[in-house]
Amino acid sequence: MKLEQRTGLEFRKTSKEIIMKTVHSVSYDILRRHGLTTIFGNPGSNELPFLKNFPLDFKYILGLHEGVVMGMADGFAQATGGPAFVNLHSAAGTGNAMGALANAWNSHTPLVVTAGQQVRSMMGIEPLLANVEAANLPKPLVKWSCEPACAEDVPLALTRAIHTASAPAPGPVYLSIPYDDWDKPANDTARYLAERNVRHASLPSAELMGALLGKLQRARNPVLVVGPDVDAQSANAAAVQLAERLCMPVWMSPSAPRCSFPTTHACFRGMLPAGVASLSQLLDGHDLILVVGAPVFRYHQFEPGEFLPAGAELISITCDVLEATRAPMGDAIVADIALTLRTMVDHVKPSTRAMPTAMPRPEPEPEEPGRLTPERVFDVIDEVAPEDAIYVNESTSTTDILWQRLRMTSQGSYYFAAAGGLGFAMPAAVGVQLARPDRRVIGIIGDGSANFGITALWTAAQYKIPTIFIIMKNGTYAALRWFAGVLKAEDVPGLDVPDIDFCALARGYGVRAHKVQSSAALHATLTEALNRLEPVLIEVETR
Ligand code: TZD
Ligand code: CA
Repeated sequence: MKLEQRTGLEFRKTSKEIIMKTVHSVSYDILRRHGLTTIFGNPGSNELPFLKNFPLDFKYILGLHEGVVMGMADGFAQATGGPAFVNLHSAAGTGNAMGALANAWNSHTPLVVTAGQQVRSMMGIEPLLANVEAANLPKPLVKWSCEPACAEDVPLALTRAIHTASAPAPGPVYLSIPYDDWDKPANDTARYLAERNVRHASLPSAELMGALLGKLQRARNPVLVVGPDVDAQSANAAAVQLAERLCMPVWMSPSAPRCSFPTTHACFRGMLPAGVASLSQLLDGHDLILVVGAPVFRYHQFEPGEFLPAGAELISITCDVLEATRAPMGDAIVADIALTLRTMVDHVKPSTRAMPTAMPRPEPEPEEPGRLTPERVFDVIDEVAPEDAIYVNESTSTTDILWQRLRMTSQGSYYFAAAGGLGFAMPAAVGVQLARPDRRVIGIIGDGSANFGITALWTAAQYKIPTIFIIMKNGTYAALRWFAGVLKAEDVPGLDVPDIDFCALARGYGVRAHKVQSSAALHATLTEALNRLEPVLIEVETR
């Protein structure tokens, strides 16, 4: 029994020593083969048979609410660049995770989400914990969802789920698995599954590439807009080289959930606004807009206007056919982002245009009596944090200030809720830190948002994941106050969140906590937190 546990194999031996594998052992082999040895979950009775004989080379990360489970897995998968595995409890657990699933869907996060189902012979009478129409429940926020027709199909469905989640454009998938399937014998043919690879290599044809490069070279004043899907190791470096060869200014796509260009680079201009009119106004004067790895565009506030500045042509390169087809303007090329960017760099002729000059850094915000301004908080964070710090942002009214004041130079330095669903940053900051023990993760989270994922503190404490949580405490939903102004609806109820003691909450979950009221105190406390290898929460009173 011990040995079986250690190797992760369970087999029954007959007198002839024929090894019969179960659905359980074959499935764990498949997960192991794909590196999916970290399981994010919150278990119930339907899931216990899957977790039985849990192999010692696997790690189970318990989240205390399914929104947190999914948020941790989302951060983990985005930071590793590969799929992550989630195990939820039937319909109720899935329902609790749906908000986080919306974020994962929008950020192209490859997640293999599984949920336990009642035993097959009882499903028809809908007992407690039956997941009725399970495969429909997570739609339309999954690329594929399935409840295998029989136990023998579970390993096949699992490999299909992993390959589908990872295929461009990546995204979440969902599997509902009746709990009496795990002990059933696996088909002998399941032995092929763990060895399968599904590879992707889609590059524009030579003609298409030639036409695109020709346009870029002939353009009088081209501009590059990079989106979250450029944030893969090699794509990031290639985007920098392309901008340099063509002397193009570079903007981040609006509402971008990841940072895919060094914000200190001379070509970098900032993040585009999320309104139709103001976005095209900012790009006015450019005759060619090249968008890479982003939807065209992820607008937010309703701001009628022209989609494009006068005389401009737009071409986007995306890995997502849905992004390509729903864009309201411009042409799109569906291709592998990194491969395409690298090929462009290899073939583009350096431009004779003048290099853009670096944007001036904003003046340091002076210290004033009273509560700290967000500008001051970001100045201190930027001063104290290591150059390769990773920021997970859910301070909704200060995102523009963050982009102006935090220098982000390494790939994978920034994460944000891709569908705007709050409850992302607390757990994602834990998941990202788990994936990247070599870098420090700093969550910058509003006093409203923090409550949606507050139990992530417990997981950070229990698993000794040294995330630093900075809570921006202004006592209100400031972003909604701003929006209420835009919509002329200032008199609405429900916009303030006074009297929350985040230090007490953190200590209750086992996390060290400090309250700071001056930039000197923030400087000292953050410096000390960075010197510790444990999670720390810092509550900052802000305006
Ligand atoms: N619920 C969920 C799940 N997602 C949301 N985005 C909202 C509600 C609505 N919402 C926003 O879009 S921003 C915001 C809310 C409630 C305020 C967040 O407040 P905060 O940050 O304290 O975290 P600021 O800086 O004070 O806005
Ligand atoms: Ca707030």
